[in-house]
Amino acid sequence: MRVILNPRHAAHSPPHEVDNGTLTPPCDVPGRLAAIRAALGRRSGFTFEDAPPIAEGAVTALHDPAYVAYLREASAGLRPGQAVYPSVFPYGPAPRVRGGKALRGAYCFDTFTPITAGTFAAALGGAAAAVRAADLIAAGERAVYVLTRPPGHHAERDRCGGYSYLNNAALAADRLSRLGKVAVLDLDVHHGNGTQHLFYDRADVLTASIHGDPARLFPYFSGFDDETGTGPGLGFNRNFPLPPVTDRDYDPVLAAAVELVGRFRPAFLVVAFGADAHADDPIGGFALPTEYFGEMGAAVRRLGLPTAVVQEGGYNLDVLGGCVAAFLESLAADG
Ligand code: Q9C
Ligand code: ZN
Repeated sequence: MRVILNPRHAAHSPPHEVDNGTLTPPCDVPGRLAAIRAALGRRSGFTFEDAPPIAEGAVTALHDPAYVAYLREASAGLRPGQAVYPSVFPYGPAPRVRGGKALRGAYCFDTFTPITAGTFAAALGGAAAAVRAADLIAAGERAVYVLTRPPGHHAERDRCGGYSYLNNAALAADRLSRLGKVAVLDLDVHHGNGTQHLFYDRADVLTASIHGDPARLFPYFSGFDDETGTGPGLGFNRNFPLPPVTDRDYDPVLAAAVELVGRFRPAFLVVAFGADAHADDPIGGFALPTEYFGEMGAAVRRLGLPTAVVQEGGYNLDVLGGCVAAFLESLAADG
């Protein structure tokens, strides 16, 4: 399987996150990518290539150009080691955005997702990897893996959050949607709010996400099962919120989500893949064993669809690579 790397990922290495008023160590660290790269390198069947660069115009079809410009300019204004966080978020009946502090809150929905000097370069490199994967799938590859960070599935049209700045999986899906219907299956333990948001009114892209119940897990405000789309997109978004479960209770839900994808009859599939539903993940709370990620890969393989897999979360460096390898090896298996 071809693995498309984000060559700029390490430019984004936030010094910390802010949680409940406290500086905490960052979860999305460069070592995540290195751990996955090493695990795949120990196995046969994976080839690695850097994504060729893309122009900013490749992401402004989906993301708000003013938001993308904000990310670029905010990054450009920082020295190494600096990070900017929002302190005030939009409020009132007609919030207006005039100055820097308003921009920070208008374009970001949490305090976990700082902008640093290298953030824009890293995010654009991830988008480039997703675009490259989509083009390879469109050209006839059966399965391609996008190995990138920062993640993307929480990024909405004009807002970063949840460690995500540009929505890599959505960019791949949107690109493929020019050629046929696309399904996005989100297996990260957190709801893919950004992807849902970007396609909420579209019938040509089905979005399905299995995740921790937002009543108790990030991103808290979305991912409930009554969010099903709007306008022409009504019925083309499906959420499967779960309490913290083991593989036994996850499995029937995975089967239901996969069946939903199959019934949609897409030409292409994009998997937003996270390993943070693993039992040992520090923030997910779920209880899946490493081997079960192989079952997930097998379930996706049985759909028989050309598939781009895009890396999202997964924060235990000791198990992350094994989960990714198990998923991809099953996805690529014969038969
Ligand atoms: N300090 C993804 O998995 N919660 N994003 C942080 C711990 C934010 C997860 C709380 C979780 C964001 C792509
Ligand atoms: Zn996650």
